[in-house]
Amino acid sequence: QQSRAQSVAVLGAPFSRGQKRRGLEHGPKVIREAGLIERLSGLDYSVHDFGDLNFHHPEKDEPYMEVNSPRTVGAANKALSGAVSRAIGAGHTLVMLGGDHSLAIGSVSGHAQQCPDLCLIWVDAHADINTPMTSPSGNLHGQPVAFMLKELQDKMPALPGFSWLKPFLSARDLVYIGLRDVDPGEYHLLKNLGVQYFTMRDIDRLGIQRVMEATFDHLMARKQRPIHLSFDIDAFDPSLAPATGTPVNGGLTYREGIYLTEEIHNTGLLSAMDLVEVNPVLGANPEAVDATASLAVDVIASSLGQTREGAHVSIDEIPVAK
Ligand code: B3U
Ligand code: MN
Ligand code: MN
Repeated sequence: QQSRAQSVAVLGAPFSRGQKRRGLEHGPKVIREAGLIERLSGLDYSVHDFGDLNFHHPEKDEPYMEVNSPRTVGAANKALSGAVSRAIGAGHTLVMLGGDHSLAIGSVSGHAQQCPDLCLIWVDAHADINTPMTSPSGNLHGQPVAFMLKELQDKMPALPGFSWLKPFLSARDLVYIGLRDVDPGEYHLLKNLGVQYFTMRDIDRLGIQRVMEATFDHLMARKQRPIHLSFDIDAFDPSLAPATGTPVNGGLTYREGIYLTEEIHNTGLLSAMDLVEVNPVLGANPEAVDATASLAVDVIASSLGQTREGAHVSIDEIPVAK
């Protein structure tokens, strides 16, 4: 029997300024409305819903070089980092609901404050490792990993809003799964830093089972350590997760995504996770939004121990015939 965390903290981060489209700030609301808290309570956790963070946006926030809203994104992530650190310090397994993926800066850094030896599994169509100099869009949701990596310290300009942050992660402590839309600058960085990554092509070749084995072999080679799972809903195929800002064809199937999260749960090492980039404004119709939000709930529940074989609820005995 897998050892099971006692309590889960759910923290909403209604924030969208890491990119240009509106709507991601409603992500936490639609994921909750799809039944998240009830599903987690059904897994025998004590669930602590910490509600949504209240972000204060600075009034003036001129782009810095090509980067949009640096002070707003920096301040939001500073607040998120503190909240995540406190929740994990209090003994909870943390679930952060986005919002856009720039929020991983705060989420992973807050987690690392409590667990300096954590490793990071980044499930995404995109690598999100652009630096402000390589970014084609100026959007900070395409750059969060660059802020984390120690190896990129001298490639990062001093962005206003980010003076609180020191890089805290080594490239060898990171694995990507699901990539299929990587910018030229990002490809160069991945190769240069020797980051372990599995593209959709790798999943085609190896199958998701061997990809997960290789992921854990890589991250846990020397010792077991806490896992941070940063899950971008656009890792899934757009037919399953249509309500997101940058869908890319050829993504994870439902079964690949659920197998991936089941395997993460089975390590017993998941300490925090992000579920980001659910944008209800971008769904073509209410059904598209519901499908995306309910997929997000499935991913979170599966990461936290919901199983397809039914082992997540224990009953004492078979009811006797009457
Ligand atoms: N790599 C591109 C596009 C992108 C990154 N993340 C998302 N889209 N969701 C960029 O803007 O950096
Ligand atoms: Mn992302
Ligand atoms: Mn993405």
